[in-house]
Amino acid sequence: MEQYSGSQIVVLEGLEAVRRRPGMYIGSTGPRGLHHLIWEIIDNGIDEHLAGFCNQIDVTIRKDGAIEITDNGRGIPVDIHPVKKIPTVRVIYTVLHAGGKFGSSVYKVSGGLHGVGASVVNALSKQMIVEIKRDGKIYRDEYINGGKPVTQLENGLLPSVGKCNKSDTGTKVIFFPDDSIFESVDFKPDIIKKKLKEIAFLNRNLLLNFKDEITGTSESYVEEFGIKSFVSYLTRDMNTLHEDPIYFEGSSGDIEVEIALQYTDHYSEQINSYCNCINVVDGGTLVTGFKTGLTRVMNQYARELNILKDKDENFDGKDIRNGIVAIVSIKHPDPQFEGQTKTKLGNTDAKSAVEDVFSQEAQRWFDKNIEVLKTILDNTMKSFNARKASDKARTAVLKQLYDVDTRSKLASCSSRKPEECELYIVEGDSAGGTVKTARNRRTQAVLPLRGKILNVEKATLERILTNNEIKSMIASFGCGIGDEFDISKLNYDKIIILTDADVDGAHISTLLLTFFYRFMPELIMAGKIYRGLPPLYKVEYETTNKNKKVKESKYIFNDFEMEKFRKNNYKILNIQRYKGLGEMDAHQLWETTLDPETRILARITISDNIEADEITSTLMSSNVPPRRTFIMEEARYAKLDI
Ligand code: 0R9
Repeated sequence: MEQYSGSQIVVLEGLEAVRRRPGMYIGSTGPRGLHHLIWEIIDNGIDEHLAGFCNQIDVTIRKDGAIEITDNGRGIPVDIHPVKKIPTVRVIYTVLHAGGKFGSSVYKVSGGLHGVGASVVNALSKQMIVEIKRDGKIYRDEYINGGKPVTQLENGLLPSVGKCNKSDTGTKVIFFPDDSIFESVDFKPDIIKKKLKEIAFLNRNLLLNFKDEITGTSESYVEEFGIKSFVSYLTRDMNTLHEDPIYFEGSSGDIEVEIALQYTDHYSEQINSYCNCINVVDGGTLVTGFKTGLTRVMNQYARELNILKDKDENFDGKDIRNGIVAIVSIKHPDPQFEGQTKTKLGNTDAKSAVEDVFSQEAQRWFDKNIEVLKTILDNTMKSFNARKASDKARTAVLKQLYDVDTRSKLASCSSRKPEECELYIVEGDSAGGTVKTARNRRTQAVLPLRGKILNVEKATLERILTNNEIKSMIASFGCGIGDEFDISKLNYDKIIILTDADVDGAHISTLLLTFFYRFMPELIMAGKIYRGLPPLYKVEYETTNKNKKVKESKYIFNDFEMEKFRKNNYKILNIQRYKGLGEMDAHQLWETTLDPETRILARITISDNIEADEITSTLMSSNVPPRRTFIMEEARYAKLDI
């Protein structure tokens, strides 16, 4: 690898621009953006690990609210930058970098396409300190108020503030996020620990130490077997079809490929992909390469073993992947992330690299592990047969979908313009009746559901597709299901789940979301699914206006808001607690829950595929012990309605 030289650094000006529009650089100024600052600095340590110079990163939430991140790499260079004529480390922390972070020749592979650089973290911090151990000396540079340097340079260089062993090298970064920019500057230990665990899985033998000085707790993460252990972790509560995950690694040109996979008895597939340690949620070329390689290799074996006869068609990739849990991780020198959210890999050479490494290594491995191969092909055959049966059922269902009977419960709206139409899915016929009366008939349609809908996580596909409530939904949405799903045919701009604000209501919402997540995830991804939030209370109270007593009323949507209201010390005349939607009259329902001007809607989003998948199967499958653990662990966050 080439030695660093300051001129390789890509330079762009503008920390002030970052402070003016932080969202453009870190996505948001909420918790997600706040934690993004940590990932940005950790990424730089990981780059040093990927280059082979660092095997430990420590992350600490300090008592004073700062985050401290230390790596044991070579230490950021402190020499004078040839263009900027200031220490290189100061260039890194004060000059906004564009595109390829430090410039492609500093690191061959860079994970930092979180990707905005340390200067952005500095721009959004009240104070930032960088301490470097290099050549037996300790250097320290400090910045305040969004990146203004305070350390005096001596002959253009940072003064050394201490000595250390020559072999003791590394970079320590401390920052206090600016509380005038972020909604809150409280770091969440659980979010950090989850991230460090993921980093450990993706970077074999990199030790990550986490310390929370506020609670006095600490944890360490290191994974000798990397993504193989990641797969074991993901399948820990599932029934697996073979004992250990299968692991392949290899390279094609400059691209390094790692794949780990395990088959389970689940009726779904879960393929998580990473490029340079970044989770490419929407997959792209690396996932296509894996799928193509897997389909080809398995069909070849199926013919060799006479499971497929000459006259038979090849197995469909979907049947081969049924039940699979896999991680595909590549290291690419020049990754191209595509799409609006930059969560899809576009490099065509990644497809052939993954396909080639998989095909070669898989054949070598399966030749020696015929029993596992047979188990997988047996599972493929079962999936193929089940799919044939369910195709028949689905054809029958799709025929029925257009029967008048199935659609009869839907009170449609008169507008035929999807962009202005909304569908309220309402719990129960009685609440459905009130919503039908209260709504705007031109743009708001209503679909009442009778009782609890089917738990799709536990049911067979055939049962799912013949369930009346599910059929009504598919028919009303108009965009089909499975292979025929086409979001452009969706009849509504918003699908709004409206249930009572109690435990049963929450359960029905969860069942509906499970159905959408498993069968129409595109609706969630496209931001079409919402939860309507009906009020919990109506309070009548007395205030004084110009010495006159005035009676007023207010809807309150949760207990937290109620607590706050009580602190106002108004004279409360009456509190009505709504146990269900049915207790509101049409007018109340309109002004609190249906009127686009005043209602509150919560849009459902998926921020983390693995977590969404895990929570869905933990909560909704029939495997009781993990569900019990999850409910016990999460109970402290939930409010019970007893
Ligand atoms: C805790 C967070 N760690 C870092 O931000 C970090 C950056 C960094 C680094 C180098 C080594 N360790 C680092 N830690 C480095 C050193 C050398 C060459 N390239 C990289 C060397 O000693 O020759 N740098 C990342 C970018 C740069 N250094 C620079 F070269 F652009 F300045």
